[in-house]
Amino acid sequence: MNIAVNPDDHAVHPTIYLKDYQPPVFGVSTIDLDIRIHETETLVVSTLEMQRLHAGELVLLGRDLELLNVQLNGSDLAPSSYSLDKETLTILNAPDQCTVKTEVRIHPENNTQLEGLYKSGGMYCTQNEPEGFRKITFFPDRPDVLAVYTTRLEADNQYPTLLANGNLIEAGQVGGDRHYTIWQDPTKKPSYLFACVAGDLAVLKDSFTTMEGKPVALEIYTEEKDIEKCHVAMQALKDSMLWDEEHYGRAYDLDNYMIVAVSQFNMGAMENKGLNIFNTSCVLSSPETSTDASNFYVKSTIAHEYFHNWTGNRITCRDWFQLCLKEGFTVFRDQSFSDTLQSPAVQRIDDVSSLKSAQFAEDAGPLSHPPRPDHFVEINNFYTATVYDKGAEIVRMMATLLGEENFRLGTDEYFRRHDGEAVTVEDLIGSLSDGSGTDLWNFLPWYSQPGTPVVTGQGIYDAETRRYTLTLSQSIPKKPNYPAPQPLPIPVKIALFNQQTGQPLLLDAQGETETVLMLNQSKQVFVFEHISSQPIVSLLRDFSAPVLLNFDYQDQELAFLMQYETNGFNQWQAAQQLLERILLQGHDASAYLEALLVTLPKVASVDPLLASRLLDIPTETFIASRIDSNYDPVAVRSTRETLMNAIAAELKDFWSASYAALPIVPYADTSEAMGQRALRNAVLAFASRAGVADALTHASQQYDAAVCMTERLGALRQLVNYDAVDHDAKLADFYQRFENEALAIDLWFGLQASKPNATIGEITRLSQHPQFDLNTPNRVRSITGNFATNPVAVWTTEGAQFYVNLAKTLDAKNPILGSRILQVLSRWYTLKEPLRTQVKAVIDGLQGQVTSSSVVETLANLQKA
Ligand code: 0A1
Ligand code: ZN
Repeated sequence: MNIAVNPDDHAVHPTIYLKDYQPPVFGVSTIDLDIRIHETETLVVSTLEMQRLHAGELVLLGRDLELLNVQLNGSDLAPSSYSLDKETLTILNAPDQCTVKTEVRIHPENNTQLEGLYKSGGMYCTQNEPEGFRKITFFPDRPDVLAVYTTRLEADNQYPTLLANGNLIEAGQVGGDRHYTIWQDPTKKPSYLFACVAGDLAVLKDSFTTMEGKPVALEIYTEEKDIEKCHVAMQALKDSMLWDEEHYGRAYDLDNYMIVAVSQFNMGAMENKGLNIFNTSCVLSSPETSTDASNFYVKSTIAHEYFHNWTGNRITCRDWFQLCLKEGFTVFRDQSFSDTLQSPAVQRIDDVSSLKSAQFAEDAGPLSHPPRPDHFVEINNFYTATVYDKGAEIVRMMATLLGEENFRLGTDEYFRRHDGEAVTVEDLIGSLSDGSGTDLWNFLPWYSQPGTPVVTGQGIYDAETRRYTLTLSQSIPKKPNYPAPQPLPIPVKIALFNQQTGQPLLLDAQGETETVLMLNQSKQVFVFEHISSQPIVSLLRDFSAPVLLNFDYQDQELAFLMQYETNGFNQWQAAQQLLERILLQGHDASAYLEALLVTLPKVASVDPLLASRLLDIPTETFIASRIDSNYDPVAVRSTRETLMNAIAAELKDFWSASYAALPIVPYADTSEAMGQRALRNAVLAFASRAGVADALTHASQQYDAAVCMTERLGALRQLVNYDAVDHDAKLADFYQRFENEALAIDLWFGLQASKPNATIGEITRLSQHPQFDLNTPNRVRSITGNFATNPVAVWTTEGAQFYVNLAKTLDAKNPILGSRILQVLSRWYTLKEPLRTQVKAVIDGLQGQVTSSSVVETLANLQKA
């Protein structure tokens, strides 16, 4: 067994391997939980009906539990009949069928790690994925043990809302001060999907009738003051329920669907069966307090958690190595749903932007791992962009290859075969293959190989034979400790364009202008006949595979695609390719600027949302993710600033005209209105940069006249970034307006933390503000996440020390958060000297100072880079 050792404090965390998977020794048919919450302790009695499945000991997992009593088949067990250590309770010589009852004491009131049962604000709630349930009671806490749960919850009357999974079957008083509810969940589920809540909450109610005619009560619970901010989420829930019926034939199974908003939560949301628990940031939305981006995120997160009911809950994972089975498929499903909320081209642009900036970067550094890892120390460290987003890309590639109808046959087969089971990635591929009649087994290596493949291409046109020959090859980076990579199936969607007319060419007799080439060998040649003149090829349309593309385009050809591509995504992609050449390879910007000058006004007049994305300039952190050595953050900033200034100057007239043409209008939650607001803010940013007369006055007016947060924040950002005379006054005004709106105050922190010229002194001052709170992950991330967009300040000894100090503080308080914060420093080794050595010394200073498996594993990975 490999061991991750922190030699200084002897914290030892074993490595767990996929190859060592063993099925459970005992199953649990039913579990009865009795949870009695008191201000200074909570008592949990659990009764498990257990059945032997294989030879071995009866081992229950538990962490930080005070064991008060243990019974086997109704009799107290003497200490000689069981053994107890830090993580396990072993019942010695257990019979094949038995009832195991335990009573434990826990302390949710002191639980700052936000795993298991904990107190958030004034309420109690749970987070059990992946391994939180063992912090509530002793249990075989692994996803392949599925049981039927009955939960009795008891608390003081000051917590009138007592919720658990399933149906409410009883409620009543216990004496004068306390009360209880009993919930029964008819479906078998793994322990990570158990949830309960105790609080004083308001509820928004609605209903949905499934395609099977079953009425479902929908309820969203939150603090009373936020209840009106739940309508967007409620509508999204109903839309998601309908969408899953229409697109996957999946209806909801229980009588009720509850969502509870909590303010202290490590992630976005959690799909507990019938009782989702959401970070407030992913459920509350109002035009005044939420940006369009967060409003959109609420809808897609609601959809994501709802879709988990089939892909995750009814069909769950056999073990945590299979996490991408539920997450990848569910992200693919929520992305497809989001296509209905905004133009599919922009949806794809946004998904690919985040894939490239987060997942490609992760895969290029020391935290690189396959979508299905084969080992881990701490599973909490594997809720990553690779598991989620690359996992989604793999499902997308298979869906692209199969086409809509056959993909549906494949997914129908998956649901038919595996409903009620805990399965593996192989089960998904097997079902999709058998259901569709297409063998997809060659996609399996996508799940087990790390690294981003590079597709290199070359096109040759022969005027005599009127033949266009496209040669594509693939190479996959070899990673330490992984076997030599083998070629992967890579669908490459393409179109060819006539250079003279700008029109797409017909590729077959049916009039198709697009085709999917399957690159599944190291190198392949594709020939197109009857091509009348040298075409321009547009590759990887819709980003048909998660690869880096290296085609020997002339800059002028990319500029052509910016103007003439009929696929909005590839129009954007051509611009990005050109920008990467300018920013990374020092190409001249003139081809890009000329193309932007003619393209932007045209696109702006028909699709402002797409136009706003055409103004995306790769961020400094993205550029850094493409530089593997000698990275100089100051030089990267200066190159990027030069380009931004050139764009600002070149389109100066457009900014003025366009800003004037985009007046503030009453708020609407439509793709078109979102596009206008996004474009207005982008234009305002460039106008401020270009020094357009009155740009900052317009910003100030926009701040005052704003009808929604997107407008107010967009204006405030320019006032702050350009140190406008009134920026302090406006910041103070913002604070005062939203003092009691935690999510808006997060924006206030975030805006200041992301200021390009923010100093570490300013960041430290922000983190000493009375409203900064280490117990609230949203607040911590508002600074750490936004400051991370400023590599010039992060990559200094003080900047790195800021992250290291926080990771050290959070190591005990909230290791999941601490580990994520440390990951900001993962590309230290790419820095130029002497920065590289200086930052490494800061990171090494953490050695021996941390003990949690999450932070220790991340630190070890960083150090071995
Ligand atoms: N399954 C959730 C993500 C999640 C994971 C871990 C958590 O706490 C440690 C919370 C949520 C999802 O994919 O939405
Ligand atoms: Zn998920």
